[in-house]
Amino acid sequence: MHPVLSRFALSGAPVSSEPYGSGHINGTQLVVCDSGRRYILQQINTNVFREPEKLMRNIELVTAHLRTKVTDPRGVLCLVPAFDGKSFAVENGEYWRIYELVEGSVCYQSADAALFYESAVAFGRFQNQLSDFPADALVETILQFHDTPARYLTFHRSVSQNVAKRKGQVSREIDFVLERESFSHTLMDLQAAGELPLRVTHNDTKINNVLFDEKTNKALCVIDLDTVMPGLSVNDFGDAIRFGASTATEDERDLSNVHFDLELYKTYVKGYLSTCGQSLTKMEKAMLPTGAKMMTLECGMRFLADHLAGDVYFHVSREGQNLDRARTQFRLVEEMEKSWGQMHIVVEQTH
Ligand code: ADP
Ligand code: GN1
Ligand code: MG
Repeated sequence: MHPVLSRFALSGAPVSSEPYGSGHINGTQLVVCDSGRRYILQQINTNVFREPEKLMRNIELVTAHLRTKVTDPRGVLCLVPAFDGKSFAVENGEYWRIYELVEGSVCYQSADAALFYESAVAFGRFQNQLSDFPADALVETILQFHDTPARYLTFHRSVSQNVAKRKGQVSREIDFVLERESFSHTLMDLQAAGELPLRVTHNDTKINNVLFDEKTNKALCVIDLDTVMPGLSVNDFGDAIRFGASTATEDERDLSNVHFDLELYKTYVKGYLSTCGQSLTKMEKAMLPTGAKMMTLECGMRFLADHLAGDVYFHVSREGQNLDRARTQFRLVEEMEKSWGQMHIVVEQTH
């Protein structure tokens, strides 16, 4: 049993602690106590999150706010305090926290249309419940995370530095990114002009960051709050579409399998607007398709930049995986561009 467990106010004595779930960022353990109570112990990845104390402050503020809004207590993560009153404990320089396990819940790695709809309901509800929270009270846990023009600057650097000497093989992909540079300013410009509001955003709106009721498959709770920070609602929407409205996995090699699925997009729009439609502004709704294309382009560009840099950020399990990932994203962007009119009509016709 990890010694850090003795620092937290658990109900009962821990009897087991085992690796749990399949998250890629934090080390997660399931802890069982002799009282029968179960907990989630997590070591915060301080390579990714440089200021864990500020990150935990964000989570404390956001979960406290959500708790005032939920009817089912399983609808919000619950931090277990350490004996010193803090929401985390430091042991040998490592940062740890504990959540109560959400009982009767299940987490999925992939989704059919019904689960995808439910995840949209959950992320929409999350946005709605935090719409009256002052987003600027939160810190940016990763700086300029979705500042797409700033991502372009990094991209230009990766191309000119050409560290992994791969530039010659990817000139078509580089051109694809460069042709869309003026588009990359759209959302940041609207935000700067005060036309898009700063919101509390989740920044990792994938299906495996929602817990579902194991009996009804209804969405219960949004988890993985490390990247909760100020941002644009349309980017949270967009990241969910990028990942969930594709017919293939992110690193599919055969591009003929990769399509932007307009029906899945429609499903997500319906679920999302059913819970946050009334708190989004007209401009935010109008910019949902732009959020989808922006997040897909940005992610593709990040994968390509990492391929050029020698795979230093995104883990790879085979040569060329980041290039394959970039190509799937660019295929999705192309198909979104072809469906651009329909993507807007779907939003306009969803109430
Ligand atoms: P990562 O950042 O590594 O993805 P997560 O916070 O998403 O970490 O947690 C990893 C996994 O642990 C989740 O996918 C989920 O299966 C499980 N999990 C996390 N928190 C809870 C909780 N409070 N109750 C039940 N399961 C949880
Ligand atoms: C990273 O760790 P994971 O897979 O949840 C990345 C996201 C990307 C995603 C692409 C902190 O998320 O921004 O969209 O990979 N997270 C961070 O697979 O950079
Ligand atoms: Mg996760």
